[in-house]
Amino acid sequence: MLRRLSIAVAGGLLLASAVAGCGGGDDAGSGNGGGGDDKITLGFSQVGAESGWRTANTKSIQESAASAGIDLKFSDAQGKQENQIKAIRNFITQRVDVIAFSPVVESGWSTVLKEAKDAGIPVILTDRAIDDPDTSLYKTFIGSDFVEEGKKAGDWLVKEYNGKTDPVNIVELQGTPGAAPANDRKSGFADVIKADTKFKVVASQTGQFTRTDGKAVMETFLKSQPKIDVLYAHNDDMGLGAIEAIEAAGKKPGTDIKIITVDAVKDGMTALSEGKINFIVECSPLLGPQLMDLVKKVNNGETIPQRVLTEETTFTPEQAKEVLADRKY
Ligand code: GYE
Repeated sequence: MLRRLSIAVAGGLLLASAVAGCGGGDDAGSGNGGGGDDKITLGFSQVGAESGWRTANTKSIQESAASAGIDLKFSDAQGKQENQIKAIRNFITQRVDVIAFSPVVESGWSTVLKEAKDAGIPVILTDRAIDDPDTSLYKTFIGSDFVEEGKKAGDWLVKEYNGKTDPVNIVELQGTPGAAPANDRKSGFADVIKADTKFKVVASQTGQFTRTDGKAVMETFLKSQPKIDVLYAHNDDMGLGAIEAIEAAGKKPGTDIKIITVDAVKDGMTALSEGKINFIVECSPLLGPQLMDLVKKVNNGETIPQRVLTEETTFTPEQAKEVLADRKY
């Protein structure tokens, strides 16, 4: 161990990463990463820090890279596709072993991903998909089925209003425009509720997946819509912002306006347990451990499945009360 350590330090590496490399140990001999360093280098481009989900996802990726002994180069795109494209190009120049990223939007990736492919650097999509039909541009996509999440939200609503005939006016807070979870959560939900004409989406706008925008857009909905029965927010944060707007307007969230959200982060689950949200569709941000496994396999040239689906559930207020204390994020 001492010898490896001194070689690594002589190679100009940070002491901390050299120690982590010795601790990780299981990648020794993989032959990757030049200059006598046998650690895998992973370049990861994150969307930003827009929500509680994203914060938990970043933590999961950073912690699991450290415990897997993977050298993580982490880059925050601050919500901009151009920053992600720059980050990916930097990773290519640095000749990282594997690139992973969570695409801000679905389209516009073919050029940069072809560059990665030509450079022989494998790419893994995490959390969000892209709409490019050329699946040879990436090795796998790990994450949730967002259409299914939207459907689960719609299914709950259909059951909740079963047997009733009065119109149900719905307002929708969409995620960031062009993002897979915004597109898919909208279409999955719409697909389910269209079967019954009493459901009407009377207003639908982006709240950028943030609390601030969720609150601001809900304020305008409350002013412009004479009757709102249901709010469907594409994530907890926008729902939590909207709750503030609803309370400020003198209405009771969860009672006067029923609220459905997606994610199930701790703050969302707390509001659910208090009855301010009525139903949450879970979307797990804890993708780190599985991602690191896939990175190691891809780096070893092993075949991996083209799609790795995250398992998730849904929560009612009663269920939220039961699991809240043990919720990790
Ligand atoms: O639901 C939202 C976040 O891509 C699944 O992005 C993710 C979504 C998540 O900002 O809170």
